[in-house]
Amino acid sequence: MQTEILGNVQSVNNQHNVLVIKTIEAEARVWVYSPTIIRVSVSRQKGRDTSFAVIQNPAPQIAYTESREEIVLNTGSLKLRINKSPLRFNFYTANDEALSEDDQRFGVNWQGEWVINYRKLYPDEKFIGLGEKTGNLDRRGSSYVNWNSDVPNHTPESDPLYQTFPFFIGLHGGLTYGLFFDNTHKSYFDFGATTDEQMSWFGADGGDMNYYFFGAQGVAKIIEDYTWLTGRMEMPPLWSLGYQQCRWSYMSAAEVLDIAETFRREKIPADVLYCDIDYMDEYKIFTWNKETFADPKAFIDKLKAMGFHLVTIVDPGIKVEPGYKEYDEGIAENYFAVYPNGEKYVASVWPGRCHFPDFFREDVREWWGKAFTALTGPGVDGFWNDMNEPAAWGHNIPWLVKFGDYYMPEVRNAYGMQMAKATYEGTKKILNNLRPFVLTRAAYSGTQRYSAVWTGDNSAYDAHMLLGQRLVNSLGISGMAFTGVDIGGFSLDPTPELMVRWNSLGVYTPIFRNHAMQGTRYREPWCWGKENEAIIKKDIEFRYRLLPYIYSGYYQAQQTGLPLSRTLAIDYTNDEDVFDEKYQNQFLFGDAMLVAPVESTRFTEDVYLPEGEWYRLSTGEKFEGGKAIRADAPLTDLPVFIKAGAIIPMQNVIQNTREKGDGVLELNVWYGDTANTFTYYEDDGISYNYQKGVYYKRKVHFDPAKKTIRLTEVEGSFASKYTQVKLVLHGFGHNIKTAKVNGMSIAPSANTTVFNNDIKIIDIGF
Ligand code: MIG
Repeated sequence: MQTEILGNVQSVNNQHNVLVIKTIEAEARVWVYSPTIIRVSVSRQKGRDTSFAVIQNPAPQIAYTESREEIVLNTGSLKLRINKSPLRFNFYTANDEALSEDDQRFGVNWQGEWVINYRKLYPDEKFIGLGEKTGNLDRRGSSYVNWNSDVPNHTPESDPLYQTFPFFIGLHGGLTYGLFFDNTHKSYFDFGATTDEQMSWFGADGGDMNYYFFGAQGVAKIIEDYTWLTGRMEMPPLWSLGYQQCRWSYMSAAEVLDIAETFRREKIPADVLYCDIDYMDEYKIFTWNKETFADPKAFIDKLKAMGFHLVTIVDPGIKVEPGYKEYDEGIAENYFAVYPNGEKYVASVWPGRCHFPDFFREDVREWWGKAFTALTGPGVDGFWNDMNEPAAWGHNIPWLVKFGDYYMPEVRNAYGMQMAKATYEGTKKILNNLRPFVLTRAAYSGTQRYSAVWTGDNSAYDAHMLLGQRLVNSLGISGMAFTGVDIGGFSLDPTPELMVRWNSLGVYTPIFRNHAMQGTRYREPWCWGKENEAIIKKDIEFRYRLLPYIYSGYYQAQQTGLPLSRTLAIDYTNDEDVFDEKYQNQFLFGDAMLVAPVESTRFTEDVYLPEGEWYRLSTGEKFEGGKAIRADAPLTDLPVFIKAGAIIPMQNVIQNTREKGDGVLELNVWYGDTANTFTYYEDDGISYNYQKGVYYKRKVHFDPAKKTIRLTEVEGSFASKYTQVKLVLHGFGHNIKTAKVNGMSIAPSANTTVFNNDIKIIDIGF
């Protein structure tokens, strides 16, 4: 096997602000994207240079100095020192602290078509990220493969799973850096698993050594930079943040309606119901079963009247069947993936023999997008993209199959993303200013721009529930804020305890979706006995109480890329205990709520509270952080702690997000020693008008030194659905002492905890 290791630099040129460096083996190019982002691409052949992930352009200027030994790029925040003999790439902070260096022996190299980068491993280095990957929060000592796969019955150790996010964050010596290896071939990451503690390495079966290096200090800042580069989500439809009930499958419109009616009768809040593959006519995408879903419009109208949205599944495989619209059109226009001789690729999936749309082509994406009128016409506004790894029975798609100008192995990892893109862009057009909800199983970096993801076919046991939380937390590091797992576990039957426990964790999952596999027992909240139903109902009600906080959290994700579910490694990066296997599943939900997942067989749990002060949500009990506590964890009370100083807006219980509620926004403030600001955000929840300024944004400042709480003037032109704000103080020990509305003092009384929401500025003294 031919093996080449990058050798000595032969020439250095600035070509239109791209630094071009040549060696005998290859050509390296370097771009500056921002003061904290530098791109390096090392390539043996001048090929195309496209990215599915990146949406930004490099900065127009590149500045560097060159000596006999090295080239130095210093952005002021990040320094890249390029060693010339041999060519090696070493990154430092502006103060010359090493962030990440090539292994000086092996650096970038090739073996056959494999392209690999060996990098120095620091003794205390930790690694987080890579999206949907099993294993520990700290990936040190583990290795991974990216190859999007349909893996039913995967275990908490399986790899690869469905999605590819070749982005990780390295932590050592109190420093942080990020690295995004933008290569869609099958790729490999090894975080010191097999190199005698010397090196970490990553590489791919082909393509270039093309990576973006992030030098910002702080995990949150790196996430912000990574999502600047690859894009952020838009505001999700508010209804998709409510409770979602799914099953493979509700077999008829009558059954779906019965489920809907039961939710309303039992007064269990819910917003979304699903149709899995059996709503179709012989699994033909964009059709309805003529008997069981005879009148889709009438059916969905009834759901809408009850305040439900319907999400339907679509798979990529188009049945080979002359006379079937999508098949005929695809054949006529050559929309399907082909072998190099032009023969259409055929594989078997649910509908039988299928062709696969070539989502890498714009014309195909447009056609696919328009086909959704068959679903939007009757009233569907959520679109579940399954099987897009792509999956076929037998799993191995021949290497000779072409997607766009690429062969399957080059871009398999981006197929699901391109399908999600087609679905999102198409349905967004058809829905005419309404936000579609798109959920995809396969994904690549950047998918956050189009779609939410769920983690695929998990199983109904405790280790899977905990794994699911780690996957969600890890996806959050990788730009995916809008994520969920099948609550209850897809395969197998959960015990009642597991169902209750998992549902309570679902309250704090970005997507709260209960789903079950064909043949398993029914999972709906009322299927577990009256006592359990009452707990499940109470937890779902609390999710609805929290929606103003959750929605503001999505605003933050849309603005900064910070996810809703945050591993503690984001805020408490230098605290060793957050990486302890015992505590690694804990996370912050939004800015202020610490959630500790607990197995369904345990009723007390050790919870690690990081530095600061914390209040148990259910009891108000206050704890000093920086240590673990033993917390009661009955099925009725998942351990959730509120950070001192937290500001959490809530509302009264509603049955679905279309209901107005009582018009009172309840502003909960927990006393703490440090000042805090919360950005409250609201808009119509359904349209894109917020992008034109039709939103409602208001800052709430809590200042313990000045003993004040201030609600600032509203930004944006949206009229809040809440007519009153009610202040609820926790842990203050006394009530409000003074109150001013628009600068005018009013007598403080019990009533002054409620203010009209149209008051511009509210000042509270406590
Ligand atoms: O071959 O549509 O992950 O959520 O219920 C299985 C049926 C196909 C896999 C998805 C699962 C869905 C199921 N699908």
